[in-house]
Order: sequence, then structure tokens, then C-alpha cells
Amino acid sequence: MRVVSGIKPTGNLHLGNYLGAIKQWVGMQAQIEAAGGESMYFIADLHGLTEWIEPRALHANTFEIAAAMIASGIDPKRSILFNQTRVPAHSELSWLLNNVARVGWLNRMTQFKDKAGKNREGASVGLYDYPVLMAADVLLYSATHVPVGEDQKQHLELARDIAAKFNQDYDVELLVQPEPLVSKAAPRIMSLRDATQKMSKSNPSDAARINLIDDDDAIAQKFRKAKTDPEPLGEKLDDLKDRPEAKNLVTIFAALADRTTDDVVAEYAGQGFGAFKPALADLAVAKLGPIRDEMVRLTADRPAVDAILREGSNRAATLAAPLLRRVQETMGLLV
Ligand code: AQP
Repeated sequence: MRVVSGIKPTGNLHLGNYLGAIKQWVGMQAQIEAAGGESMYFIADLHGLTEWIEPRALHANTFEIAAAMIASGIDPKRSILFNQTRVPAHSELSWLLNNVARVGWLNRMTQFKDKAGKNREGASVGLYDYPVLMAADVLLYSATHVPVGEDQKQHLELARDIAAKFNQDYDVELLVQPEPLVSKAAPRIMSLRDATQKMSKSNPSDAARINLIDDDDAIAQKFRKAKTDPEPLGEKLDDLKDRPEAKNLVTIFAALADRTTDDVVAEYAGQGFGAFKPALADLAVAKLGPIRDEMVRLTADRPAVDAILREGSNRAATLAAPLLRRVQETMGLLV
């Protein structure tokens, strides 16, 4: 079992990244270790370039995200933690796979359509090619499982298609088709201001997300101001199917508390958000406060974080080299 996943350093990590990705990664570490497998988590700084970002912000975010991952429980002794740029094999394999992926496949990617919006001609080639780099990220290590949020499932499907086409075109069994692992507890955390949109780093409204770096007051205030409706919670989760804001807050509560959504709805049945929101804020402060405090401590110790990333990058580069060499040989590049 080899588990590989990454996060773009495009801004502050938020509750969606934590519940949809990092919390699941942390929970799996011991199990993967016990199975003799490997967990590899990286900061996808090359993916961070696909939309304009100030170099200083990219640099600072990379450290902040590494700190957030460690503070959340990613243990550099159990998992390989690294940043993508320091392992050039990601870019090298990505170029090779560009010649396997089809334009028609990339044209179907909904994330490109969402991010490029109406200005497709003005989007970067990198944004369009993002899924091929993501395929390289996981195929490079023969990942068996890739924990992703629901929004990334289509990209992983593409990685599987690229692997299958490569193997078929060259008549080899070289690239492993990875399985997606979608968090059951929190497949998709939505914006606190508009539950039709996912919580994301790039939303211009800071009130739409809980950042892992937010202080206790900010967390409480954002939940207090989160958009909801005047109705009380019903008896079952099903009663919330047409109330996306209410459903989102219940999902967050359940994921933070490691409880089922049905259990949470049952506890608060008949109560309005005047009671539910403060309980949610208290829970979030209790769970996220210690992570934030540790994150602040680590962010101030850049040399220590840098040493962890360097060490992880060296280990990742060692694991990547044989597969890249075999792909190059298979394609006729190393003769
Ligand atoms: N709202 C979310 N709910 C559940 N999971 C989420 N993830 C992101 N947002 C949510 C998961 O977090 C991991 C890392 O994501 P990413 O940073 O690489 O890219 P993203 O999905 O594009 O995240 P953002 O926050 O929306 O960034 P921007 O705004 O820059 O595009 C992934 O596993 C993702 O599914």
C-alpha cells in the first residue's frame, strides 16, 4: 500500500482541507505503517503556479502549509513530507505523460472550466495541464491509494486513464492505476456564506472559510455569522436535503466530533441555529485551537520545517528515480 496526496500552497489552509484531506491522512498513518506501506504527502508548489500568485506568498504559504500538516498530526517519521519542486522527477514525468494524455480528455475536466470561467483563452497552459501533473505526482510513486476530496475524483480518474493508455501503447505493465480514497465523514465542506460553493482558499471572502490559522474569536464569529435559515433542525438528516447551509454545518460538526451526522441531528432535533452555532463554535475552537498554536510555533522555526522538507524530498527523490528511468527506457529515451 502506498498512499500519495498533496495540497497546493495557494493560501491559508482551511477547514475543508483539514476535514476533507489532512484529518484522513493523519488517521491512516498508523494503519499504513502497520501494513508495511508508505504514506507520502507533498506541498504541490508547482500546482500553485497555475493561477497567478505572488512569489513571496507562494514561499510563505509553503512553509505555513508544511507547519499546518505537521501540527495536524502528519508525523515526518511515519510519512514522507516534501515539496514537489525539490523532486524534479514530477515535472519530468509530467512532460512524458503529456504525450499520452489526450486533448479531448483534458477538455472534459470540470475544475478547469470552473477556474478558467469565461476567460478560457486567458487561462494559463499550466491550469489546463494541471491534471497531467497530478497524474505524474501519483504514478511516479506507483501509488495504490490517493486520498482526495470529491472535487478531485475526476482528476484521479484521468490519472488512471493515462496509466492504462501508457501500458497499452507500450505493451507494458508499468504504471499502477491508483484508487481514490474519499473521506466519508467530510467529502465536501461548503462555503459558510454560500453552500452551493465549496470552501476554498481562493474565495475572496475570508468569512466564507475557517482558516486553520484563525484565532478563537474569528472562528466563533465566522460560525455565528454563517448563513443559515430560521427553521429548527429536524429529526433526521434527510430533512436537511433542501437546506444546504444547515446540512453543511451539521456535516462540519459531525466530522470535527467524529460522530455521524444522524447522531448530531438527533441531539439537536427541534433546536434552532441560535443553540447549534455556539456549540459548533466551541467544538471547533477545542479541536482547531491546539493545531493553530502548534502551527504558530512551527512557522516561527523555519529552519526546522525546512530540514523536514529537505529530508522528505531526498527520500521521495530516491523512490521516484527507478520508475522515471523505466518510463524513459520504455519510451525509447534512454538507449
Ligand atoms: N471544501 C473542501 N471540502 C473537502 N475537501 C476539500 N479539499 C479542498 N477543499 C475542500 C481537499 O483538500 C485537498 C487539497 O486541496 P488543494 O489545496 O490541493 O486544492 P483545492 O481542492 O483546489 O483546494 P482549494 O482550497 O479550493 O484551493 P484553491 O481555492 O486555491 O483552488 C484535496 O484533497 C481537496 O480535495
